[in-house]
Amino acid sequence: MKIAPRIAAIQDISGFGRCSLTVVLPVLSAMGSQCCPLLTASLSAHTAFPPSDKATFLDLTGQMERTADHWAELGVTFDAIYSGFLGSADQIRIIEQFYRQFRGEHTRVLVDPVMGDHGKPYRTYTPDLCARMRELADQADCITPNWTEAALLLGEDYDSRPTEESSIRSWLERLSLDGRRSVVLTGVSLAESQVGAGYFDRITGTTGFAMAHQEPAHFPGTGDLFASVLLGALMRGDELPGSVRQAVDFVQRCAAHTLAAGTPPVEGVQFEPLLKELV
Ligand code: PXL
Repeated sequence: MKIAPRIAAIQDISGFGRCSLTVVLPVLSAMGSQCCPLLTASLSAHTAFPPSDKATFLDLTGQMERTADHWAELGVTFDAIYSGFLGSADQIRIIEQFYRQFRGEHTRVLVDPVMGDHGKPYRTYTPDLCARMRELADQADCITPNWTEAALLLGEDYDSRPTEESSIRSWLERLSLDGRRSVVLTGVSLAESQVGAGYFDRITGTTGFAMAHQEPAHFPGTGDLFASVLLGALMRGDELPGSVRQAVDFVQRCAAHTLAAGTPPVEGVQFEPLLKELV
């Protein structure tokens, strides 16, 4: 009997606007993994909606260590530890401690170094938080930055990001920290109307690309969708290149479906009707 791989998902829950746990949990479950949320914060909605006095943000940092300690008492072990959007530098200290408690020889650590998009850090990401995120990402087996995050990790200017294939490969190699970690860089385009991901696979030491048709809209939360499909595929035993391909294709199909449905992009992609394709 196959036992579901178990993943600790260190994420917030945003009640409206598909991102973080409202994406991560259904995707990982559909792909056959057990997802155990270690909650960082509870929000009324994700932060891509217009700022409002009514928006709620409940910081759950104080619950994280206690939750980890209870899990340790229960003897829980994890096949993967996956983190995304984080609320404070203190949460990073707690995640590092979580690694010491729960990172076994076969535990894969995926850090989605969520910090910003379109060349700008998110409102809540201070330079200190970005510096700590870089230290957390240094410990990962695999990272999934977008261009903004890759530039922040490398200390490069976002506007000088490469467009040539050979220079993109060299960014991927630099991001791998001498081949120590796998890298999946999202938002890569090598030809007009195509977008996808470039990767460095630390198992083979090679770089590659997976591309799909570029849909003409931007949706919050697709980074979380991408990383979740990638991790779900890796946990099923797929190699990195095939996992990247599945993530690129699924995000593209969800974006195309959402555009056809005509719902507001800020609400995220309608992945629900397509979820069965991941099973
Ligand atoms: O998709 C990343 C993300 C996760 N969680 C919250 C966010 C965002 C991006 O804006 O606001 C609360």
